[in-house]
Order: sequence, then structure tokens, then C-alpha cells
Amino acid sequence: MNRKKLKETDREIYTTIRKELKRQEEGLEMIPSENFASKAVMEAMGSVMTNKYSEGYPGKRYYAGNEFIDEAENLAIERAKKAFNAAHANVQPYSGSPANAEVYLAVCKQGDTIMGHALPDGGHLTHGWKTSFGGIFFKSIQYHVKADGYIDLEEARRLARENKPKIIWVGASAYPRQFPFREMAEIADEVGAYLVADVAHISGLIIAGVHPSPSPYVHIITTTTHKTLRGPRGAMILVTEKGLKKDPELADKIDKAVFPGLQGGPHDHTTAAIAVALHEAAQPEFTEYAKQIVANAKALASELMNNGLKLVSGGTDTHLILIDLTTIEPGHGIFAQEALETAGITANKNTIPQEPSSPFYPSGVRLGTPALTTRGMKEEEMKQIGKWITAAIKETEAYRLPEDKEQRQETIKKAKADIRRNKALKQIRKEVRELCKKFPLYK
Ligand code: DSN
Repeated sequence: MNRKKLKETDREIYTTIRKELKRQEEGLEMIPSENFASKAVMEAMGSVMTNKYSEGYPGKRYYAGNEFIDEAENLAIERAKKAFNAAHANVQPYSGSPANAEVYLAVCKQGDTIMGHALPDGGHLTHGWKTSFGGIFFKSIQYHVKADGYIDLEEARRLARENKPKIIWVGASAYPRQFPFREMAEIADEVGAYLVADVAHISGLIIAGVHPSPSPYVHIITTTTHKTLRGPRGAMILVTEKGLKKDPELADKIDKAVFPGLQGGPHDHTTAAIAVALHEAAQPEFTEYAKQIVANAKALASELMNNGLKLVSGGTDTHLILIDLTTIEPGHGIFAQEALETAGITANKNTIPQEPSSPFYPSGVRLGTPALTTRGMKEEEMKQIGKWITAAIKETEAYRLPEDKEQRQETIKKAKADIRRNKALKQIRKEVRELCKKFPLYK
């Protein structure tokens, strides 16, 4: 990519971006919420659309000069409605958390009861966790997953009947299985709740038909646009036909909650790039891409299990895998994350269901295949990567997380230094770099 002007103007940022590009090129990006946006998406992001203010909506702006901003936003809206089979789309939310705050603002009053998938069980902060606005401003009820790792629908039904929530969330950030939209709709409809699907992680899979669509079952859909959808960092809120049937003013309530409720001027450069990503996602190659994401995740999951690692729910239906490290010790995620990073594999430590340790020292590692699949990697590469991941985690087996907080810091510091010097991990790092060279980014 040509960054001639940036190089002339700000050498420091230019160099930092070069270093980040090299990091992305030479390593395996396996954080399941990350991806590589196309050059076309980035060209739209880095365009003159960033120069404009356009509070309001197409045809109803507070400032002049929005003819072409309207054009871009209308394209994004129409493409979003088609992609998700929705009656209404708002493409202005700045990101996933603001989008979810806007849903609360649209349909709830402070103190209402809401219900979501518990964070340690793979849910999202904004679905009612105690430290986020959903848990702070509302009476939050959380449902969980069962011992087998699948959502506990019986518990969700019982809690919904007992608490009559205004909103029920379905969707999560660390759940490797398909979401039971139909079953959750039965529960929500029985108690008269709005059912909101937060499909941030799986929106690309839904568009490609690789994961069932929530559209027939839920009233509202929220999603970020930069995960499996492979667009810019942004978000959307969609209202379904079912949503409008429940509440004919729902679309208007959502629009008012986004602006002026929570946001000011939309990020028009992001809107344009979202339109581009939705156009790309409507192409047949994207369907093949999404199928390959899941095929890769399944191949990787099998390899990890064949090598003796335990996975939450025993596998995956999606792009995401959650390794349960309690077979080594509770809280071991920090050592595994460090070893993987040293080996050139970027993943994140994550809680597992019924987390025996804590969110900061969790017992799992979360992995995903969307970014590697964008590079063109397939099942054969996943098998090799599965072997590297297992070998890297094996290198950490002797470490133990002390109970005492001060001792903990000292042990982690020493372990990190030790891991960075580890010869086996350095050898994997070399091999990872060689593999990455065969799958260049932004050719
Ligand atoms: N931070 C995102 C993730 O990694 O899943 C969720 O918001």
C-alpha cells in the first residue's frame, strides 16, 4: 500500500504502521473476532468521506452538503437489509458496544429487567455483565451453558418465566456452537420479551448461509462489521419484520436511540466501507470463504483434540474454538497465551464455562480461523497449526499460578522471561514465519 505522504509527514506513525503490518504478515492471527479487511474496504475507510458532518439520516440531515453521504448510507442500508433479510437497518453505530447500548435506550427504561448469556460462559459484557452498562442500569439476569458447553435452554426458560425480562439477548463472544434462535424465540415470545440477536462474531457466516439466520425469530439484530463480515470497525442494528409486528415504532425508536440518543455525527467513511464490505459479502467467493472458515475451524479442532487438548463442548460449529486448560491447572490461560505469542500465534486467554479461576487469570484460550482463512489457508495448514499450538502449550506445562497475589506477579514475570527464551518456541516461530510467507497479505 502506498503511504508516501504519511512517510513524508509523520515518520514515527509511518514506521509504527509498517511494524504492525509486518507483525500481521509474519504471524498467525487467531483471535476469532479479528480479520483482514480488503484493500477496497480500506480505500473507502481512508477516503474524503471522513471530512463530513452529517447528523441525522439520509434526506433528513442537520447540515448541508450531504448528497453523496446520503448516497453511500442508502447503499449501506439497502445492502444490510438484503444481507440479513431485515425490514430496517441503521448503519451508524460506532461499534458493537454502542449499538447494544442503543438497543437498551430504544426499548428499556432504567431499572427494567434484562437477560443475557453470562460473560464467563462466553457471553458479552454488554449483555448484562455487572461492570458494563447492561448490568449497571438494569436488573440483569444471566443464563449459562450446561456442563456439555451448550446453552442451558431450561435455565433460560425458567429465568425468563420468573423474571419477565424486557429484553433477552442471544449471541456471545466465546461460544463455539450454533445459536438456538428458534428455541430462544419460544422463550422470549412466551414472556413477551424483545429477542435481540447479537451476531457480531458470526454475521459473515449468517450472510453466507453457513450459520442459521436469526431473522425469522428475533425482533432486533445487532452486529459489528469487522469480524467474520470482514469490513471496517463499525456496527449495525437491524429490525426484522417480526420486530415491526411486535412494535410498529421499533425502527423509529432504534434510529432515535442511535441519534440523537447516544451518538452525534456518523462516521461516514466507515459507513462507505461497510457498504463495500456488504457488497463483497454478497459475492459467491464470500460464501466459499465462509464455508472454509468453518471447515478450517473443524479441522483445527480435530487436530487439537487428537493431540490431547480438551475443547469446551468437544468441538465447534463455527469459526471459534475454546481450549479448556484445566487439564493443566485453573488459570493457566496467561501462560498459554504468552507461549503462543512467542511462537508467532496470536490468540487470547479467555474464561471457560464455570470458570474456576477469574476473568483476569482465566482457564481457557480462544482461537478462531477467520483471518487465516482470508489469507487462503486450508485444512492442511490447520493440521500443522494444531500441532504447533499443542507443542507450544506443552512448553508451559510445568508453570503454576500461585494463589498469593504478589507471588503471582513474580511467577508470571519469571515465566514470561523464560518463555521468551524457550528454544522450542523459537523454532516454531521460525516455522510459522515460513508458512506465512506462502500466504502473503495484501498482495
Ligand atoms: N472484543 C470482542 C471479541 O473479541 O469477541 C467482543 O466485543
